[in-house]
Amino acid sequence: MRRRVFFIILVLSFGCSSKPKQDFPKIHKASEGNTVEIDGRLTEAAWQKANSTQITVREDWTIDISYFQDDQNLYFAFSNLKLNDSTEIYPEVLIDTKNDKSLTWDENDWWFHTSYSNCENQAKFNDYSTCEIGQKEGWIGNNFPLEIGQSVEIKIEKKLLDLSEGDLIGIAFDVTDTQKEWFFSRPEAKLEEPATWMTIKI
Ligand SMILES: [Ca+2]
Ligand SMILES: [Ca+2]
Repeated sequence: MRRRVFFIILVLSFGCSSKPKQDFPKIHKASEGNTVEIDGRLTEAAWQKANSTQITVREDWTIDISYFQDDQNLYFAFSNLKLNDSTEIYPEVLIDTKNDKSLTWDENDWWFHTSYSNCENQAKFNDYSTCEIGQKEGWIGNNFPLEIGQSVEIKIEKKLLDLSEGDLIGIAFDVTDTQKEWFFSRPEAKLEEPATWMTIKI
């Protein structure tokens, strides 16, 4: 009788622990030999197979976002950032490299901002003290001014973020005027709260 009860408890506890494994979307991986010139022109074949999403700024203004990876880097492209000569908006990529979904920023949460220069920080967003034009340590984006029709391409080295094949990361995309407005690809995403970012597999 005791053995039977033990067996039932064993079966029940096994049943509870074998929840279906959640399958997260994987960032498309480009084949080897791919090179992307960070010039704001999405002429490289790899962009054709990239993942994509959008940000709605206004009813008549939508930003297209594409992203993919290769062995060494993550690549992001934001298109339609410049609406006309007096209206433009600036892209940001937020990455929680450990996907630990905290309610406030920690040391493994990164902010990448590209506008007239490139700015980034760990554990801190909106830090414009780090901005420099062009290549930064471990990443680059082509800077404004943009011609109408030109995109922003961003390349981030995986080693900067200490990422390996199979890692899960939290990620969010936004565009901002840097003063008052931030628009996200998913309505639930918040700049201040990594827990609200999307989970994706490297
Ligand atoms: Ca290019
Ligand atoms: Ca984190």
